[in-house]
Amino acid sequence: MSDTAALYPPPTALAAKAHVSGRAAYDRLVAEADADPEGYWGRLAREYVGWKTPFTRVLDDSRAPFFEWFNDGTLNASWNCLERNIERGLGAKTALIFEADDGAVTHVSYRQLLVRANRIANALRALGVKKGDRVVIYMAMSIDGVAAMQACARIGAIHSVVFGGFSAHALRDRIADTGACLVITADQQVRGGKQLPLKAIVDEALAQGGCASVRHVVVARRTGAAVPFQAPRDLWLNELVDGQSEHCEPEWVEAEHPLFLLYTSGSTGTPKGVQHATGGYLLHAALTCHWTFDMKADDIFWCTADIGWVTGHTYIAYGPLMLGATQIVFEGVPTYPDAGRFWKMIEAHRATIFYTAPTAIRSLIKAAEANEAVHPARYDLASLRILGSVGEPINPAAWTWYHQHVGGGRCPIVDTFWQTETGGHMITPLPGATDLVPGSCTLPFPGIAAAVVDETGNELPWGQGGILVVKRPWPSMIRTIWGNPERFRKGYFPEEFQGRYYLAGDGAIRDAKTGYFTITGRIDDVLNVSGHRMGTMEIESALVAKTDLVAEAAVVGRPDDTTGEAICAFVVLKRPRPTGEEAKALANELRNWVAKEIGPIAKPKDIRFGDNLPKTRSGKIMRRLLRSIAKGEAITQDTSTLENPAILEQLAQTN
Ligand code: 6R9
Repeated sequence: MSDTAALYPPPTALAAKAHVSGRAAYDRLVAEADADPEGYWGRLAREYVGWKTPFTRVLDDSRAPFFEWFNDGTLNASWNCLERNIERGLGAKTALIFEADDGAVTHVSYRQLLVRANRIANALRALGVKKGDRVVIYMAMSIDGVAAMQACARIGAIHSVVFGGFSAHALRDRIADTGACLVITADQQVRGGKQLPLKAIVDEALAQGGCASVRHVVVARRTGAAVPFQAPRDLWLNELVDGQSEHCEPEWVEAEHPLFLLYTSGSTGTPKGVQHATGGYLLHAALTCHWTFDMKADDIFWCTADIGWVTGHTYIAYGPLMLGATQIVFEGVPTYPDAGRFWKMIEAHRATIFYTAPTAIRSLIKAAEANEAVHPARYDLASLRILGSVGEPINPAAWTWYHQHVGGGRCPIVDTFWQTETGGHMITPLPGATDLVPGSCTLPFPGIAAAVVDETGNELPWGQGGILVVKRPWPSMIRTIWGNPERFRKGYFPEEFQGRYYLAGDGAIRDAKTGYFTITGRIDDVLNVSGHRMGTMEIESALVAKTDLVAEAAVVGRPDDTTGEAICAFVVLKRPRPTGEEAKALANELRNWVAKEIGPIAKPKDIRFGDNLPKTRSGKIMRRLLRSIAKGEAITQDTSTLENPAILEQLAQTN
């Protein structure tokens, strides 16, 4: 961040009415939390969460780093998301505006969602599912997907949602690791006009073995296609719920009772089942919706994430419902029937808060520049008041386009840094309180003790890049890795920091003047070229800042005899992939551009052009695969979670 970085102060009218109004209000919350963390979180947990038995203890650190929060309180997550709103008079309010892939729209009220969740919950109970049992949900974006999560929470079963794009093998591993007694799925899913299998993949996963714990597969009907059915194991969801009562007594659970497991990849090893607890997680889900998104009674919130990712858990399945909000749930993809779909839906449903990922924004910029008809300018987006970004750093060029063309220059962008493990936002602007700087996630959410430290855990002065840690526990933090507490302890509370600090796995730097955080990328992505430390993100950001040429870029390091590490850039252009002399000329142009943007030291040694980059189905660029390609190694890692495995060969060939 330089002295000339643009500053975007909160719009005055929005700030005046915001839940956290003005920087001074933010500073007061931070001061309250710093002075007495337990008093602060205890106050908020009483305000934002409904308890069956009130807690008397806020934090129990007697088994640190296995921290416990509110652990003598009891509650139910589904009661908090449903009845609590109905008791406040919101029974007839629309909870979900579901838009199917083909554009069909269904409105579901809080009362209707409660009835659906209750019937599913009763059906699960009738099948013998009890508190603490694991249920794997392998479904696409759907009303029943959300209702199934709520139903599990209602009876104290621990759900583990597996993204509907994962392969049979990945699904099998997750089912086996959880020891689930039941899988809920659908006959098929529909994305971008195509019918894709779900039930058939569950069959394949179970056939691979190691899933003897699964007694039943419950199948929702989405397309009505004929699917293989194995009695008595397989059951139709609708037949099961039809006879069930619409009432279902919630299972009141301890605050620390696991609400869900969600699998995520680490830098090494098999995916880990991140375990979240009920009470603390719900508090942060509700609180961040209230403060980061400034969610109000008349807002129409739209988070484009899938329920298979943590963003879809916290900012679809739980947070907005905790606040009694109305939200859009979308089955399809941003590019079908054309790349104007998001803008069209914002216009049609009068969305006021829109939360998406930088990768989606970048691809929609590319589409809008190629085809004026899908440019956001062609749609009425005046209903929007707040925009959000999540999942990866947002480069200033994409930020600026999002701000101007989607937000009409009037909507603050909350660039929310957080992780599956953190449960909710950690470092983020608050729209009515924080001056924005494109590319910076700005300041910690009040109560989150984020810091930048060196390898031994000493806090670094502002302006010096280092390791991002959290110095105090917080309510929605990961509790453990399912079945592997030692991996949890070693991975997140490492010895280097005497087990005191949570290690996020990202690097960060605080602006020398403002203290604003910029995430510099995963710490394993930090490069050292001739003794100079550089974030791969910084170079990527420079490359994509060449907006007339570059659509997307990923940068990795590879060993180099003279400089230690060399910079290798993989670039997708806004024109057909160049080869031969043209590729050489363009690579040189880009090198000189980077040299101009950052300095000669940041010039990529290799530049490879591709039609695309290898991405996970959630849109994250798989840098470890790029590192192998950069080194010229054969790819031995698991590529089953890739959206587009064929791209690897292309990138390996282009040099
Ligand atoms: C919510 C989510 C976590 C990793 C995280 C970081 C990256 C997420 C970011 C961001 C910069 C942001 N990340 N949000 N980096 N700015 N606003 O994405 O969870 O899938 O577990 O990924 O994503 O590297 O460590 P998850």
